[in-house]
Amino acid sequence: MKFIIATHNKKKLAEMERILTPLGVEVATAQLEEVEETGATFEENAYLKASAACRQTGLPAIADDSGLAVDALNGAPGVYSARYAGEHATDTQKMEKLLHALKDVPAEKRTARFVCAVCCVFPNGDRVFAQASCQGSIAFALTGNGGFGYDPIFLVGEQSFAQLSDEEKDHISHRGKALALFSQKLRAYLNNG
Ligand code: ITT
Repeated sequence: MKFIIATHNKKKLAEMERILTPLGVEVATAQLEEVEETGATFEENAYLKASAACRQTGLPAIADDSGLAVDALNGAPGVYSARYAGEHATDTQKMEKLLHALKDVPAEKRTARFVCAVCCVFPNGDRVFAQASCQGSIAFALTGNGGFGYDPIFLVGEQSFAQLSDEEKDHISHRGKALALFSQKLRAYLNNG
């Protein structure tokens, strides 16, 4: 069975493909309409994106809604992570805005987590859902060239996500963990159906 990956973010798509394919989930892409992310939670937004893609293509569709929750900012930017510095801001602008918001926050209070909600919607309306997070902290400056989004300022231990290899990031990341759990739940759903 083929699953449409419902994202407009090319770097996220690359991560989802490289994690899901070895887990035995056959993925495909399609030209998808933009969906307004009006949900209050990652789970709701993942469902909105997956259900729209399923409706549009007639195929089961998988969406990821993810973001960075910073404790010193009461969980912000959270579900607004993609739009934190405005609709068309670059990743660097978003990271600079976040570093500025935390400029007076000491290292021990810069704790944060990446969260990833994954939802698959089937043409009959059934859905499979999984969520996971990765605990870390916010650096004082950007380091590393890998990954995407907020990776250069998200530290796990001493290293930023952007300093890790793809394999290292997938092994510990919110997305790697959520998709691993998702693939187990998907297998159980398909075996029982
Ligand atoms: P789609 O909705 O089309 O999938 P998007 O980029 O708008 O693409 P989200 O609404 O889920 O995706 O926003 C997630 C944002 O959180 C994303 O744009 C990044 O800024 C950030 N983010 C999510 N996962 C990340 C990761 O692994 N590394 C760095 N930043 C990440």
